[in-house]
Amino acid sequence: MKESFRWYGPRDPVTLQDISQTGATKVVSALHDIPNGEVWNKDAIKTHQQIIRNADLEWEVVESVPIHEEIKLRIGSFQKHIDNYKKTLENLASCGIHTICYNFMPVLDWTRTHLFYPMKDGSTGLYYNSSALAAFDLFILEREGAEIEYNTKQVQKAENYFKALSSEEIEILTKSIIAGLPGAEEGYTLDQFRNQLKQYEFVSTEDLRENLILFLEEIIPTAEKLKVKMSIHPDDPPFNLFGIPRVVRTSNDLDFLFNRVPSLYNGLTYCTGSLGVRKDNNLKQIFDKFTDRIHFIHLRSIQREGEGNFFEANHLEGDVDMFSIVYAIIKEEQKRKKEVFTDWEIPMRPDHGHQMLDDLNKKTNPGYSAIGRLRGLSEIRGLALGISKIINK
Ligand code: DNO
Repeated sequence: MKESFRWYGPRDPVTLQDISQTGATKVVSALHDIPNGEVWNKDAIKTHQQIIRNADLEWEVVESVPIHEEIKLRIGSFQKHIDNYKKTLENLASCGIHTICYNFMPVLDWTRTHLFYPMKDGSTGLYYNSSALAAFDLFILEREGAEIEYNTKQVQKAENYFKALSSEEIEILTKSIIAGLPGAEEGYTLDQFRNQLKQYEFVSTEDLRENLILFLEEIIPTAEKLKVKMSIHPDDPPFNLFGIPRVVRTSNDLDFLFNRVPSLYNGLTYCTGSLGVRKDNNLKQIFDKFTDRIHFIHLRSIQREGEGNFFEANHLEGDVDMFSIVYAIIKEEQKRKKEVFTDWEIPMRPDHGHQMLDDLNKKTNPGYSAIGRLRGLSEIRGLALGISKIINK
């Protein structure tokens, strides 16, 4: 695996030198200052790339080139945004960057209800609690028609949850959900969020899926020509939120996308944490089924708590069987190597991590503090080394 680390750019409290000290050699990054839908010009790409090279690291993967909401809805200037997207791919490829991670989640990117949830060992982690989400939806956002999404028991739990919140806690919960997590590119006020959701009022799962296919049908031929590996990120969490559809949740969802647009440049970011939230997602089977098109990997674990609740576990704990996943990845890499792929190693980044040790006293990007991810990377590195030695014995 090409060990990589996400870097949010010059304002990231985790510096490139910090990243070097983790032992990672590759960087996963994006031009976060460019508004969604606009072209990333070559100069801006090169400047960012040079900053990374000056630290003796290489910008291996772009995460993400975000997709404008108008493309997801196929309204307004969607065609212009698609043309711009192609131009961005062309500019990235001309700078030697050929792996792009993106997602097709409507309105919100990844979503959690708690960003600093206390763990037993004194560290903090990310947490998703479905009663907290319902409490926000029903009693803070007061979304029209929200009741139909929840059964009586869920409404009751949400109400109890809401009633126990102080006004400060209401503010924190609201911010955690809609203010925009790192990398999400977009954050909203309550009113903005309501308006965004309204746009999806009449968009069904089939509509959204079709809009994704139409986008892929336009983009993938360009990607193929440029040898750019488009790698869609699964929805996080992998189920619908706020009554609007999500379409990259399960093995069947992926099957649909890859059957309709079969090019291997229509690829996958294999994220064990996002897919792993659903018990009906068999991670190993998903890996085996889509191996050829896995161009980028996020390794992290989650612990399911029932009712859709989950927290982010340490990388080798929780519900993800990291041993069997890393084993499968190493086997796949060996296969690629034998088949004489030049780029047989798959870029992987340790995803998320607990805020721990010294980082507890620092302002960090939730999920993206240095030490928690360093712990994850080190554990995965050791696991991978042990597996490789045994396989090669
Ligand atoms: C969260 C990340 C996501 C991811 C995007 C990919 O930690 O995994 O923000 O970058 O969804 O487009």
